[in-house]
Amino acid sequence: MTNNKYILSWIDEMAAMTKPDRIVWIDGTEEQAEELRREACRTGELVKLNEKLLPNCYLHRTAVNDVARVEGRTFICTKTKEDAGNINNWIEPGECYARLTKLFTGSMIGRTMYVIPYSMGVVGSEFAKYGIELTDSIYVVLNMLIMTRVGNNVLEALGDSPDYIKGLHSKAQLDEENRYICHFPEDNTIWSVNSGYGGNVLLGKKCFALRIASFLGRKEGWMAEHMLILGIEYPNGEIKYISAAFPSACGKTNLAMLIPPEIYRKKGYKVWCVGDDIAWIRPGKDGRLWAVNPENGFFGVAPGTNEKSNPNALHTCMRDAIFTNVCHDLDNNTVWWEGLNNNPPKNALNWRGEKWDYTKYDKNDKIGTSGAHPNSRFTAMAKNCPSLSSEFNNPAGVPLSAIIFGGRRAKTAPLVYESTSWQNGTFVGSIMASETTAAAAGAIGVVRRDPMAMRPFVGYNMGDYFQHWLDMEKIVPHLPKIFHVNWFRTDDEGNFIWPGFGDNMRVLLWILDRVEGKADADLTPIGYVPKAEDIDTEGLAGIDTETIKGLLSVDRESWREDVKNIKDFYNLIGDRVPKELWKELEELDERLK
Ligand code: GTP
Ligand code: SPV
Ligand code: MN
Repeated sequence: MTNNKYILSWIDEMAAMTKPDRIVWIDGTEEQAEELRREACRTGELVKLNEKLLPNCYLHRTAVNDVARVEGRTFICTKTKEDAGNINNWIEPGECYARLTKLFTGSMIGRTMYVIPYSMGVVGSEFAKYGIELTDSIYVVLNMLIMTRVGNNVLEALGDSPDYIKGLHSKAQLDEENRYICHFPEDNTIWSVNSGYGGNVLLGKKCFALRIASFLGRKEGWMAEHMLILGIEYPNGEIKYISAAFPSACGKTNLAMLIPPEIYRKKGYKVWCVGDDIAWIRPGKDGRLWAVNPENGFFGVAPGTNEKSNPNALHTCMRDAIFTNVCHDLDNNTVWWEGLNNNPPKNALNWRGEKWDYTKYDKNDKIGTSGAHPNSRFTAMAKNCPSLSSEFNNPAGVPLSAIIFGGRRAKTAPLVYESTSWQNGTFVGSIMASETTAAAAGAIGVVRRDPMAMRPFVGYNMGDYFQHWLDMEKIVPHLPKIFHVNWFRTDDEGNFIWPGFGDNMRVLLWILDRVEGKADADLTPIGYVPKAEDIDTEGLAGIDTETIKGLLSVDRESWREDVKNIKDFYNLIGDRVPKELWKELEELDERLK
């Protein structure tokens, strides 16, 4: 435990409000974790899965009304509304504390309050940041134990310092109407109530490592981004690092754990995973940008994960994992999800815990008829990932050669293009758009603008965030090049044209060739596009240079439509959009004429 008076008095205050029956400090030991797993199995909160097939794995189902992040109930509570900006929901901090105090009062009566001291980043390292989450959910404790670095060493590293993020979470009654995920960046505080799901309640993840951290990063001269980090190892042993921002459920985990196609593996190429969701990026002493993954595990989308699409993810979650809202195969006491294989279990419970009939599956009503919820997830340890980078625990992180933005676009965005400068690259990130997915509550498949994949995660005014990106140019002499990709173009029947997954390696290699000055490109109105023959199609069935030409084509009409939409979006963000980005937009408009 600790003698830190800031921590102790804060816990006293929170306990006086929530009134738990008892308080348990999480120490990070396996013995304590095992005791909690047993208790959760006794109460039905967890189901222990087949120990032979899935050692140390558990299944959990959240409430049916609580299966994704709730952006509409997520608030950035800065003193002024302008500092939160028009993209974020805002409540005045005093009013928000008062409103939530009502919901938290007595919310832990009859329950245990768990105190989770955790670190984002390697404990004790220069860039680590610490948090304490108070929660009444064992599920949250067990997930935090996988996703972050938890234990007494965090308290030791904190010493007497008041410098930690104060997180309070209570499931309360899981009341949808009174669900709140509130951030007070000026107070280093997060309050989350009436949810038990992932990003709403694992406060180290989106709440701290993105919303609060992006706010801190702006003050302190670094960046917190919704990005995977990977290393590509060349046959000569050299490794180049890339980070990439795609919106939720748009392919970060898959790209991060990519296995190169056979032709590259034979030549000696390898891909190493540093992170799959969040990157903290800092200017290094050598004038480059360096990225660390502050997390310690993966909270990955289960559906679609299989031996072919992402074997690394599958192997990572076959032990020591928690599955949330997947299908329960009762014959084998294992788990199943759509896209795992073509053998749905005959005797199974769906994600709601009801008897499931796989023959009734209707892809137009996935949530109603699927075995696993489309946003069902696995929580798995980074150290179980077969392709985990040897730099994963390096507190300095890895130097970035390229930054990639990407979205889910059926048309418009080509397979890949390169921005013409840092400013233009920032513009490319700011105009990102993607079809919405099941990762957030709400309509699915609607194109919405999602700058840098950070629309739900910027803890301050989006216009100021754009300015912060532009400002990096003033402090970082050797910035990475910025690219945009789209794996999701479809044909007239709605089928994906590009094979994606492992074959995305072909695009990454073009990107790194550009960084090295080794590949040619054509300048189009939106930026540099590869020459079709420079995307290697060797070993790709059904895809030739003509298909690649189609995937790379830039349709001026649909881009001009996009420009109109971007203008509206910039206007929505308001008067803090930097004038440099408005100028970029006007110039793009001109070039498209
Ligand atoms: P979050 O954890 O929500 O941030 O998602 P993510 O960005 O890590 O997405 P993830 O890699 O889990 O992929 C989400 C969905 O996109 C899965 O259903 C994948 O099968 C699918 N997907 C990922 N990469 C590709 C790709 O290259 N092509 C196609 N067609 N689908 C992909
Ligand atoms: C996302 O939605 O981007 C996720 C899952 O990574 S959650 O932790 O729920 O935010
Ligand atoms: Mn994510």
